[in-house]
Amino acid sequence: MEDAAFWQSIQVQCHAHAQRYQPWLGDLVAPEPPFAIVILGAPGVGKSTLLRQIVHPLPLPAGSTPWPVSIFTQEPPVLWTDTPGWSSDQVPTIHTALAQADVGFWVVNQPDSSPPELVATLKNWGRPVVKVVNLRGGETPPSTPAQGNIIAVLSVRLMPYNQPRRQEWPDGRVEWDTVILPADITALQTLWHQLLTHQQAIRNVNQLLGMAVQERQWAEKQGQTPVFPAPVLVKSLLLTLSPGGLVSVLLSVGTDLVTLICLSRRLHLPITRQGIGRVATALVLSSATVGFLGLGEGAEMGMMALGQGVWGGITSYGLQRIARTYLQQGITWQADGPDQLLQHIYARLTPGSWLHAWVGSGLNIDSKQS
Ligand SMILES: Nc1nc2c(ncn2[C@@H]2O[C@H](COP(=O)(O)OP(=O)(O)O)[C@@H](O)[C@H]2O)c(=O)[nH]1
Ligand SMILES: [Mg+2]
Repeated sequence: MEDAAFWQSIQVQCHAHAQRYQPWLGDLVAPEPPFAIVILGAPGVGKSTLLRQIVHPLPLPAGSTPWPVSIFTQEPPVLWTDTPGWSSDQVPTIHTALAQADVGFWVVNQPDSSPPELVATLKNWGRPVVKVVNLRGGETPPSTPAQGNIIAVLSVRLMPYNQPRRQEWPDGRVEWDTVILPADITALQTLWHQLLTHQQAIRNVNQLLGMAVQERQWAEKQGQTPVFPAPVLVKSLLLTLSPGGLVSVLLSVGTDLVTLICLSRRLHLPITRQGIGRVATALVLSSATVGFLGLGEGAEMGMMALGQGVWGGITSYGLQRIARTYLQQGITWQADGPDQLLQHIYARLTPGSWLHAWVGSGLNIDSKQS
């Protein structure tokens, strides 16, 4: 699954695509090496305690965490960031920390009382999130399946904890006492080692998911510009003056093609091979009907010419509407567009792995159906 050449080629295509659209889209904030893991959650759930367990011994001051604290470990080579507890005034700080991280550890207690805004932020973030249940001496909850970008849900013991012990003597006496068991984060350790072996894949997918979102938002904004009136007027006029028949058809095809190219330039959106069929159908329909309208003779000619002109305007307007929708969607569809690259990656991954499920969720593919 881990094929360096494959990921290298994805990286190259992704870079080329980004270069082409950067003048309009602006740079995407992508984390720099080393691999970065951000710890976040509601206040007081044990985020800083988790970081102390990971980086041991860590002289982190006790008490609340007013700003993000980052620390790099050599083994494993990870930059860990502890964030302040989620609250409305900390939102910008937490967003900055999220933008710089590859993976999130979302710490929760039992029952999970994470604010809905935090849950929504993590979902929209799209990067892999591990939900870490801090048991605080409580029982291990029934296992929950991974969902979307929540790639795993696992439990940890961040401090030594009391466990009741039952002893039964040969004479039938039963005695209960308590033993103290040590903190235990092995489940999380196992997982982060897995994450590290897939860091190139995670980086690439994160970047592509970010690009897809950014491009869709931008295309949507471009699509809100009104239909341009000039091509509508020009086509109407040309067809009104045209003698009809083949000349009208050629004029119609010509103006439609020029409109299409100008529209693509004006909106800074590419004409791609995928999905061009719909636009081509609209173009053929509009020209064929123009040719049909131009068949009148004698006294009908004037009316026919006018009809042709009006029809030319209508078809130009219609074509612009169809073409705009197509162009808007097309940006992410190109051979090196983020959607195509994500599809390639998805097809290559092993079904059933968290990586496969996560990429599928980014592409809105329901993993249960595939
Ligand atoms: N007994 C016990 N206390 C814990 C545990 N995890 C965190 N705490 C305590 O909960 C409080 C808040 O923890 P902290 O890590 O500062 O939470 P943060 O706000 O999420 O960073 C601290 O007093 C911790 O000592 C645990 O597993 N057991
Ligand atoms: Mg803290």
